[in-house]
Amino acid sequence: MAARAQRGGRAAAVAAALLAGALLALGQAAVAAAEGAAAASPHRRFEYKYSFKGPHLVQADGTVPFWAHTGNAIPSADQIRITTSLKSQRGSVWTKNKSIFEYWEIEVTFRVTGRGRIGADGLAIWFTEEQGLEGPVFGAADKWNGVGIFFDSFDNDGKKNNPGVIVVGNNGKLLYDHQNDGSTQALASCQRDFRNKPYPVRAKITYYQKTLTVLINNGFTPDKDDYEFCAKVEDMVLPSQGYFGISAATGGLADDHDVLSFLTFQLTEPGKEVPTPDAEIPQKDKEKYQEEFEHFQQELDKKKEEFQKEHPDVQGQPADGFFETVSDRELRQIFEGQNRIHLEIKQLNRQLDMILDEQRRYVSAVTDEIAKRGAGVPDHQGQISQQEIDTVVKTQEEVLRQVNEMRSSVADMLRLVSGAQHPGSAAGVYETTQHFNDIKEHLHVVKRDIEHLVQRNMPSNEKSKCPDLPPFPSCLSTMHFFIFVAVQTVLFIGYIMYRSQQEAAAKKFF
Ligand SMILES: [Ca+2]
Ligand SMILES: [Ca+2]
Repeated sequence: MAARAQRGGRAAAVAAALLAGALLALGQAAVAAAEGAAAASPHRRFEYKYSFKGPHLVQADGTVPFWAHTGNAIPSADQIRITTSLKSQRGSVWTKNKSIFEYWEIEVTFRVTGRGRIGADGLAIWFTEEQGLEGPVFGAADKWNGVGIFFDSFDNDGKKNNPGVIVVGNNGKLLYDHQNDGSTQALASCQRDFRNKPYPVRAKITYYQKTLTVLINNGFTPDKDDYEFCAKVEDMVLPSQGYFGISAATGGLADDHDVLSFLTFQLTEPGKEVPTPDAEIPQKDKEKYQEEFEHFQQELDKKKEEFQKEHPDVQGQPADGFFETVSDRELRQIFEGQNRIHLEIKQLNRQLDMILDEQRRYVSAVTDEIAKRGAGVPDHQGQISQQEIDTVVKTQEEVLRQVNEMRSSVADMLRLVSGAQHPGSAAGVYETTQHFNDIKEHLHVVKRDIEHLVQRNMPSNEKSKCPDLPPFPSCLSTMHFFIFVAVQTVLFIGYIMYRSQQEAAAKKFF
């Protein structure tokens, strides 16, 4: 029964937790909607020349369109492996062109995986004036001008704060303090374990109105928009033009550092005109880019056709999946939020059903037990009688004994109570009686002692009698004795009278 109650309690706790979860989901949906609304404020444009994403990431010649890769980086169809999990590897990928956006947002999806409990060294996302193609800072050049967001796996300074994320700004003169994990140079940081997660880790880095914000999805959910706040740097001045890049390095310990996508968006403040890139790019470059774009487009179309031939069942165009309008996104977020709420409520319902079921089972079990006991008496009378009667008799005896004890104690109580009520009379009588009894007893003792003495002295009879009077002298008879006494008395009285007369006569002279 206790176990049942405990289970019931646990179920109730689970239900409460689920309710809390549902409310949380509701809150998150609201927050997501609010974020969507906030993100709608600047104009946001996807910049394909500063982005990469599978599934047809690498071209036939092994390069990634619009991106340059260096070191140990290996591009493949669906990701770029910046370093493999081998010792002392360095690799990086950089945009081929300088961006000219005043403000921007990048969404990077990556995985850091390794068999060790600790990995190294980490991964860095860059926006710098020059490409840092080769160097010691997570596989990229030191003394950069711009900003680096470092996902530092290895705890060089032993402060137990890694894996962590730090934002380090540099004007092109600072040497990175690798031994202290850049702790003195960090503009902002947060502690996040981004290694070996079930889903790819997502980082959303926004530079808007001189504020750099880093949001992270820690790879626990596949939800693209489930970001947590990590770090914020205000009044940050970055070069007006720069390269986006991502780099990684391994040391004595090694992780695979894989980048699945790097999406760049240009942000324009509301009211400001969206700059037309065509006007700012030289004609020659423009033609080249156009050619590159067409080539890429053709490749893409070809791949799409191939894909559709290979998978005739699949409808639609998978490559268009990540283009969506703001309203579409909001609708989707609301829909997903509602879906989650629906799921949570369903789960709650299930839990409640379980609790009810358990209660019903419990009640029926109790009823059965009672019924069984009621019906059991006539069926097993012969078996039960002896045992039960014995038990009953014993119990009754026990009860009687208890009652007697109680009665005696009650009597004592009563006496005490009455004694307390009439302290003078009752106690006095009691004491007096006691006293008399004592006296009586003492008398008895005295009597016994006397008898004992008498019995002991029985043999010597003579001693107990008074001694014999000595024989009167023959010269004096009893008569003579009395006469003598009478004469003496008369004489004495005469003398007394004479003396009193003498004293009275003497008083007359004074
Ligand atoms: Ca480190
Ligand atoms: Ca550290």
